Amino acid sequence: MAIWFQRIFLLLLVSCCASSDFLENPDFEAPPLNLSKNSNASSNAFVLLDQNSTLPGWTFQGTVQYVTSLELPDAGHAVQLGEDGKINQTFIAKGDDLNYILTFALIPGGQNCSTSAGLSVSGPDSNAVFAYRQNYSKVPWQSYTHNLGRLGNGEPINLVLESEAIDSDTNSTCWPIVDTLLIKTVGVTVVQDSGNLLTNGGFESGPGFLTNSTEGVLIDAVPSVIQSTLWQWSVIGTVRYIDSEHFHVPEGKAAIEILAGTAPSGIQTATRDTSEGSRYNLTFTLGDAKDACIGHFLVGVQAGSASQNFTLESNGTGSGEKFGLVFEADKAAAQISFTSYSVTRTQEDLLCGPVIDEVMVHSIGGTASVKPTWLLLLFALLYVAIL
Ligand SMILES: *[C@@H]1O[C@H](CO)[C@@H](O)[C@H](O)[C@H]1NC(C)=O
Ligand SMILES: *[C@@H]1O[C@H](CO)[C@@H](O)[C@H](O)[C@H]1NC(C)=O
Ligand SMILES: *[C@@H]1O[C@H](CO)[C@@H](O)[C@H](O)[C@H]1NC(C)=O
Ligand SMILES: *[C@@H]1O[C@H](CO)[C@@H](O)[C@H](O)[C@H]1NC(C)=O
Ligand SMILES: *[C@@H]1O[C@H](CO)[C@@H](O)[C@H](O)[C@H]1NC(C)=O
Ligand SMILES: *[C@@H]1O[C@H](CO)[C@@H](O)[C@H](O)[C@H]1NC(C)=O
Ligand SMILES: *[C@@H]1O[C@H](CO)[C@@H](O)[C@H](O)[C@H]1NC(C)=O
Ligand SMILES: *[C@@H]1O[C@H](CO)[C@@H](O)[C@H](O)[C@H]1NC(C)=O
Ligand SMILES: *[C@@H]1O[C@H](CO)[C@@H](O)[C@H](O)[C@H]1NC(C)=O
Ligand SMILES: *[C@@H]1O[C@H](CO)[C@@H](O)[C@H](O)[C@H]1NC(C)=O
Ligand SMILES: *[C@@H]1O[C@H](CO)[C@@H](O)[C@H](O)[C@H]1NC(C)=O
Ligand SMILES: [Ca+2]
Repeated sequence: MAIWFQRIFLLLLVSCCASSDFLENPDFEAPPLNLSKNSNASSNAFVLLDQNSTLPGWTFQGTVQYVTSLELPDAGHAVQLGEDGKINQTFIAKGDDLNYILTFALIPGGQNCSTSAGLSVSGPDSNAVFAYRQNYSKVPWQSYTHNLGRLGNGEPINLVLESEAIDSDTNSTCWPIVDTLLIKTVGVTVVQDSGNLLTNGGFESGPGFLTNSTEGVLIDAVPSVIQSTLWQWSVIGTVRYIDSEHFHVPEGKAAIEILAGTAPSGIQTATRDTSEGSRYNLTFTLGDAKDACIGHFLVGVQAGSASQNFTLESNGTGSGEKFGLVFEADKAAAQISFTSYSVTRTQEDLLCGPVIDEVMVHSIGGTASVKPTWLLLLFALLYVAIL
């Protein structure tokens, strides 16, 4: 019993505070050494790295160029991965069983290209390919995220980024530029309102935000919660992870804005410990991100075998409304999903959509809810008592 409490308290510590930088030269501001004599990094926007050059912190192969531009997130330097271009860096996992979540900036390497090469990002046993998306951000770069995997203390993590060409005509291909990599660790979150049967229903556990980013982080479709960068949620289509510093967030520091393009987009999770046949109340906040997204939001909500559509008229100024849906659990892990059916765009033609936050599932007539702060305090007191 005592061990159980101690364990929970330690897990609480891990999930609340672990977040730091692991990479050397993550923003490429440390310039390459031994550039060839006829290249001039201060005056050229693109400098090809040859076999005599070294890039601090990184190993590179193939066509890799060092980029200097004011259009970058840090108004400094980045790297472009050209034909067969590849960079990698190894760092060591610190702490037990943490997920290593990468956020990075992707910049399109040119205009009017017939094809754009993708960017492949890999961890020890994970891989995903990213592509710059037209009409998803006001600035000429976007933040993306990838879960490098769950690793134990001391394990090496080799982060590999490489270009992925789709077309054989490499002359008219635009090659990806990457900058400002950030690694955040996310631990096993057991912080919960004892009455709420959902984990991370407030979306506080997700990818890190880049310092100079005003546009949130785009999360691409990820069918498995294990590979997701949004703790306990899978993603359909594309969603934007938004921060309270730059958007209207109903509760806490982060929320999800669903961006539906040609196909519906959304998020999905499952409840813990619901009992088949029992009735539950799903409550959530539906709002807008204060990003000038004007329109009619239509969000389909599914809980167990119940489904219902909810609407919100958004004037794009940062609203939020609470809704509820009563359902009967069909199994112990009842599916909960939010899908946006409406396509909304700002006047600048940027995709935008409904914000979801504060998702909770409570048993109807069940146990009284205990506030998480009380729970934390209780565990802290017990922990101290045990010692
Ligand atoms: C590099 O460019 C800077 C500024 O344009 C210039 O002052 C410098 O002489 C150049 N160096 C070489 C080696 O060309
Ligand atoms: C690398 O350095 C060696 C020795 O200085 C030189 O002979 C060679 O041409 C350089 N290679 C390139 C690609 O600049
Ligand atoms: C790179 O530069 C350093 C110091 O200037 C020198 O010691 C080293 O030999 C150079 N390496 C190559 C491959 O030219
Ligand atoms: C943010 O941008 C400013 C200039 O726009 C730059 O000087 C600064 O280094 C950037 N910070 C980071 C962490 O990228
Ligand atoms: C890059 O990966 C190779 C193995 O593929 C490894 O030998 C090398 O040390 C890595 N580079 C860095 C900087 O970690
Ligand atoms: C791309 O195309 C537009 C319109 O066709 C043109 O104005 C612009 O100069 C082109 N940009 C480049 C880099 O070729
Ligand atoms: C992106 O927006 C521009 C206008 O800003 C529009 O011409 C273009 O068709 C849009 N592209 C997509 C893929 O929606
Ligand atoms: C690519 O460009 C080079 C030089 O500009 C040219 O020699 C080559 O034929 C072009 N390749 C294709 C497939 O267009
Ligand atoms: C579900 O929760 C909402 C919000 O707390 C509340 O207004 C509603 O009465 C609840 N429904 C039931 C059946 O308990
Ligand atoms: C919700 O709306 C979508 C799109 O109009 C529709 O396909 C779906 O059947 C509706 N669901 C319910 C439960 O009304
Ligand atoms: C936008 O909506 C909010 C809440 O629905 C309302 O208070 C506000 O007056 C509206 N603003 C405009 C400009 O319509
Ligand atoms: Ca939140």
